[in-house]
Amino acid sequence: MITIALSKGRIYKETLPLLAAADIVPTDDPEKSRKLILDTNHDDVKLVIIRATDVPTYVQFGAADLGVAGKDVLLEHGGEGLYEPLDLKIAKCKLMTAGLIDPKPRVSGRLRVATKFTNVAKRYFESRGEQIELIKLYGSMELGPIVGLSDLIVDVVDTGNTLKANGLKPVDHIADISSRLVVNKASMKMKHEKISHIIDKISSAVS
Ligand code: PRT
Ligand code: MG
Repeated sequence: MITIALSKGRIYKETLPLLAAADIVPTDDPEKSRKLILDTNHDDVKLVIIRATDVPTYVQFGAADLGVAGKDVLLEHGGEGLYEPLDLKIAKCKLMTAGLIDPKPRVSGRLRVATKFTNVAKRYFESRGEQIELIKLYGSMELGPIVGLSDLIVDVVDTGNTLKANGLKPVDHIADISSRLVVNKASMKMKHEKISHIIDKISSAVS
């Protein structure tokens, strides 16, 4: 059995053609079905549909053999127990810091940063020798600076329209982001033939 972890939305949509290149075609549509495990055209290949941030965890612990996750999510997770053999070059965006277009005085003594990417933010500001106060959020980070919760946010940005619509602007570029194929380290050994076949097919479809 090969289990592949995917999240709904942009990653699912952009991964489908790559899976098709490896002759893996789901028989259900996760946007319509409530099923969390989707069958495919192969009896021994299943897709599990989970939150984007949970994909590295499923693959790390071998609950899925393969997965597709944004590099933002992988940087935050740390990549323990995972191989990252392929850049799929999909769901591209940038990890950025952002703040108000018209900055206000600091909300407290130290620079306050609100984000769901607390590990990334910690490493980034440490590498610049900046002392910050981190505030963990789970979404709608753009609100932080508006309501005086934080001075900056760390978030992924594509067009920048969401920032702009909320009176924010990008400040610093942290990393270019795209989605990666990740593989459980034990699965890579135990199911080497099947997994390397899938990697090869997807790899040719990417380039
Ligand atoms: O939604 P959920 O909380 O379950 O998880 P998620 O938001 O991490 O999942 P999803 O499906 O939204 O994103 C999956 C992956 O897509 C992310 O981990 C990124 O690697 C990648 N990606 C690419 C993006 C974007 N582009 C993107 N624009 N993820 C999120 N966004 C957000 C952005 O933060 C902003 O709020 O989309 C909004 C629109 O962006 P702008 O800049 O075009 O306005
Ligand atoms: Mg989302």
